[in-house]
Amino acid sequence: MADGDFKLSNVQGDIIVGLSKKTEIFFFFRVVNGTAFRTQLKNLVPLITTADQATGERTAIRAFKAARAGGANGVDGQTTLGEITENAPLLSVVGVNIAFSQKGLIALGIQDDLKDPLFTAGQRGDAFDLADKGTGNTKENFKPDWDAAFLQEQQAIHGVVLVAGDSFESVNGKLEEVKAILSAKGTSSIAEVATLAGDVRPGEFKGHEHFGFLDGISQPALKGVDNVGGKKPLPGQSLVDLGVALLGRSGDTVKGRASWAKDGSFLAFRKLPQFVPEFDRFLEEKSKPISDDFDDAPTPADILGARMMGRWKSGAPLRITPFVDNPVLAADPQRNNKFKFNPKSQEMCPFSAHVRKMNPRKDLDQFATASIPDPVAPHMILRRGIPFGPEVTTEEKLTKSTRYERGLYFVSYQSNLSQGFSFLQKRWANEKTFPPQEPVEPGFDPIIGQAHDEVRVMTGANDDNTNEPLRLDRQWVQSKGGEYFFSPSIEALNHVLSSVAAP
Ligand code: N7H
Repeated sequence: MADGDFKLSNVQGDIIVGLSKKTEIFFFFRVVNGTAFRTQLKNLVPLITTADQATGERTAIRAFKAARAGGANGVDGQTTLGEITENAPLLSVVGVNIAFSQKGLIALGIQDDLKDPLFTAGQRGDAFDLADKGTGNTKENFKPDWDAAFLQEQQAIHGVVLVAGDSFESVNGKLEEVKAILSAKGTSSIAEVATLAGDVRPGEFKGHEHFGFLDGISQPALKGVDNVGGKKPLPGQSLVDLGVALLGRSGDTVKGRASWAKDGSFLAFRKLPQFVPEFDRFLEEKSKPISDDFDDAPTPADILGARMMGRWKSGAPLRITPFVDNPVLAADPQRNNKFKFNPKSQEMCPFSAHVRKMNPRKDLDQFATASIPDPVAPHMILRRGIPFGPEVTTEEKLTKSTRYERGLYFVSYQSNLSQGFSFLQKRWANEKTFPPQEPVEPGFDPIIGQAHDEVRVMTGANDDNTNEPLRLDRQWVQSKGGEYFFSPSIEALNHVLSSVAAP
């Protein structure tokens, strides 16, 4: 499949580049008047931020900061999460994207099968297999313990508008503009189902998620995007086919999709609350005391946390620096992702550590074939999440229990949900024998592995005895719902979704 006709201007910006975000609002809606919606969508499309524009905005932010720093070579203060740092608070940047659930496409009169059974069924239909917490022990009678917004059968979510930018004011202002377009001429074509808002964490924690770890370090690079025009992937960054992210492009192995689906991507949204005081308490209680007491030595809790994650809180990978943190290395994009695991050993990094489960670099080389030389590549996802909720309060620290909900609004893009998000969760994070054929059973991904809230165990946590199992008292990340969406190309928005015949 040739990708010569590919244009960044035809792809929504959150997919390939990532919208710049310090604040992001997810506006979940249902379509109440399909005919009016299609007309109004036509007027909304000019507001949709393309990947081309998102690239331009990042360049502008860099230039702005460089100018403020008084030189042309200012440091790019953005993490790959796309957050705008406090060094550049004055450049207002707001981006808008839109995506639709299967029920939403049907509400617009689109009958085409996008050939992704998980998208067709919706995330509610996948909750049992994802091993979310809930009641009922068969797929048929399972009711996940989700927030009401994601459970409503009669008031199902049809779509989501993502608005991201530099401040609440600018993002909320843009959302009001979107709503005004979708209720033009006195006809509101949509009804709100839920509005969620996330924020990058403040001050020194920016770019770190609520457990304290730096996020957004490792993302795949895309062929034809990140290796052209003088660009090349960072050391350690996987270069994958464009079709891993976009439908209808090289590497998208699903045949027979509607032609208008080309250059779109499936968006997996998950609301993932994190139990931070409880996580910290576990690390304190279960970490083994260390005899060396140097000033710069990590605490026992830091060591256990790093072994569960596979990186220190700074982002430095255990595979490179297993015994001490190295914040300088962590901050260097030329070095912080440049590593491969030693397939039969978990001395330096546990097999079950979150980053190893999610990207088992070299662990699967034995399964390489001529057609799939890198068995991890088809399962790569573009992660675009943002934290939500307040900082842990003093009271929560004291009582070591969560009072205010906080966590991650997880967003990933992929061309195939059963190869991307859903596969990673079910087949790798939740699968205690993955990576396979190791000398000792790896156990669950301690950060995101799920078992319907049943007991989970990992090995490798104790670096003195990596075969020793560690019982994970509870899940510290627990899904409260989500949905699978399709984020169409600009052409599809313009010429298919906004101009189909009335249902
Ligand atoms: Fe994970 N965390 O902040 O603790 N994740 N993640 N994730 N995650 C990663 O490499 C986290 C979740 C992946 O290429 C880092 O950017 C949290 C789900 C993948 O080496 C950190 C939650 C899924 C990678 C976290 C969460 C994934 C990755 C290291 C939930 C998919 C890249 C920083 C609340 C099913 C691995 C980095 C690579 C990395 C955290 C969820 C996938 C710190 C808190 C649900 C593919």
